[in-house]
Amino acid sequence: VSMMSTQQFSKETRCIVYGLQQRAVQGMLDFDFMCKRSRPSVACMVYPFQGNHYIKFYWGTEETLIPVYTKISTAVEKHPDTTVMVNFASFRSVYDTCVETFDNHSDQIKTMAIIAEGVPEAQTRALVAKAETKGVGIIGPATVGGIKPGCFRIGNTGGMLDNIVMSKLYRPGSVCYVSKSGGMSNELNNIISRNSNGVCEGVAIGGDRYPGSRFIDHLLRYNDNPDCKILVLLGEVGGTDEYAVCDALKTGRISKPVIAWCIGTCASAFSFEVQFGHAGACARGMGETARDKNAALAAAGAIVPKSFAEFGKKINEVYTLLKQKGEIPEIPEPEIPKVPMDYTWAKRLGMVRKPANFISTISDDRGEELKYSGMPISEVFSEDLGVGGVLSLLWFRKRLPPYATKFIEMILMVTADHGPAVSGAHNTIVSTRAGKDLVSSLVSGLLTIGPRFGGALDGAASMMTAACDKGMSAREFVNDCKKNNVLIMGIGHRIKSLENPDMRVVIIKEYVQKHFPKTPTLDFALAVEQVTTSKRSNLILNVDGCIAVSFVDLLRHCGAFTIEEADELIANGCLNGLFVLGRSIGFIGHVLDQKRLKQPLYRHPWDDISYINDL
Ligand code: Q5B
Repeated sequence: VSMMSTQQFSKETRCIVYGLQQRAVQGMLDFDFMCKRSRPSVACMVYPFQGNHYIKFYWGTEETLIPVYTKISTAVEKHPDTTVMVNFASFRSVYDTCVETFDNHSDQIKTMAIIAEGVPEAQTRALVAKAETKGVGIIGPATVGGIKPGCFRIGNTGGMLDNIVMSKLYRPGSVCYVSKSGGMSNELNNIISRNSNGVCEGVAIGGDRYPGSRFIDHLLRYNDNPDCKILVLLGEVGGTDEYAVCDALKTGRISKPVIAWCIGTCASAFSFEVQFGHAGACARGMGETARDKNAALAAAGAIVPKSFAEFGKKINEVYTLLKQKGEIPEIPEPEIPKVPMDYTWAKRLGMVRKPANFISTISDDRGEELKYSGMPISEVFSEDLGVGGVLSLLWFRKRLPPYATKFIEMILMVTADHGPAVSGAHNTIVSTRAGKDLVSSLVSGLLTIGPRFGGALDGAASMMTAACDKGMSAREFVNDCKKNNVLIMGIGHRIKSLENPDMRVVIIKEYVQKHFPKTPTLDFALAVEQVTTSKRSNLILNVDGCIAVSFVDLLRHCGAFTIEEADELIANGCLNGLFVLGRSIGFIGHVLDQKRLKQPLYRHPWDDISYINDL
């Protein structure tokens, strides 16, 4: 008999949860709240990663913080009132966490619930042996755990909150059960609550061949608990643990009525041995079959129904008899507790709605597959949309024609970089050399983009479009700007001129003239260039200006948008976005380049600054 016999869960029992199982912890706290516990049963959690921190949980309608520690030793030390560990470690790491706890904290942790399935049998046996010597009881492995109505719930035992209410698990009854299967323990909660005053305690020991505690351990505990009046055993084909129960019945060590059934009686219908769902559910010889064990239990004095279908009936008969004899007291039925339903669940049931704080229309990661504007990512690839196609889905929520997506990609290519001397690249380099990280250095460069450098696209589009739409001639427009002392956005370049033409502009211009259905804005801008370059040869239509007016023509005339829609997209700043996106490629390149070259802190030379102190 393991040390499980020493620990009885109570309203004061508190535990450490190993693993970041937030749903399970919330389930335990909801159960606690229903049971009117004064404090949550989960004192803390242990998770080796992310450092010590807190996680917020609901406590009824309020919220509470549960600490998360990286070490078991910290959890045990900080919460000396904990006696149980609910261990959600995987089958790979559960052995180490148990050994650590048994070796160092067995004076405090008296019960270890091991949830993991697939723990190697040799490891389980070693854990069981160590637990015995250290005086720690084990529930599991491969189990949901157990539940003591009104007191303590291990993990997800008992299912969802409506199930807890339906099976009256928020308050104690008089029937204690032990089963192997967690799923069947839920069935037992239901059967027992319908046929008696409810569950006093229930444990699922897990379906492995070597469970950490056995039926007999729990039945003896139940037998010694004065609140328990009826014992229920749900065994199954495979193993011989039920015979220990037979012995205890025969010697009188178990004195309370036991209603027992071993599932798997259908195994005899097969001409060969059948392995049922659990690792231990396979008869390895006579005596391990469900029929043999049912017969032995009946012979030892347990009440064994004819079939599982009659299990509830037998419980009811025993309960009614004990009630008549006055052995089961009348327990006043408490008010059915109300625990606020989880919002997500209530929404799924169609019971609540609320206006969302955010609306998003461009992408969706909730389903099986990521979608860009409704198009699954697999289709984005099978249709070979490329970066231009992705940009048009995410920026314009439209699938644009191939000539347009190719144009977008060309823009990203020609704006990707223009050497280390331009304002933004310079700032990026200076930041990198000051020891800043990639994102900071990139952002420092991006924040330099503005009306004079790289950020003239929006302005160019709006000025040229307005003038073109008004029917102004290029000369009228240039004169108008001159009269109002306004620089024409998209015109002029520091180093490019008629004599030193900008090949990027040539490439863009030629593509647009060849592939776009209409180019009125570009035509207007080129006419403006004729006027401005006649004054100064560097007042060319620059890369910002050329991209801007071409994009106006694309959006307005590609057929995907009305003129108003196109103008709204432009007014929202998408054109400067193109330069920002393209130039990010170059800025990141400069960051990596400087880091690769291990360049030191930059300090501008004094002789390159005019110090004028008497102004
Ligand atoms: N004048 C770009 O100026 C620059 C005039 C003008 C009418 C104009 C200037 C400007 C508008 C903003 C714009 C984008 C500052 C440029 C880019 C990306 C980049 C950068 C790179 C890359 C150059 C001399 C005379 C004056 C001015 C007149 C100048 N601009 N008149 N409209 N737009 N443009 N920015 O050479 O009579 O002598 O007093 O602000 O489109 O940023 O590679 O570097 O990829 O990284 O310094 O290509 O044009 O000329 O200011 O000394 O002016 O021309 O009124 O006339 P400059 P300034 P006046 S592309």
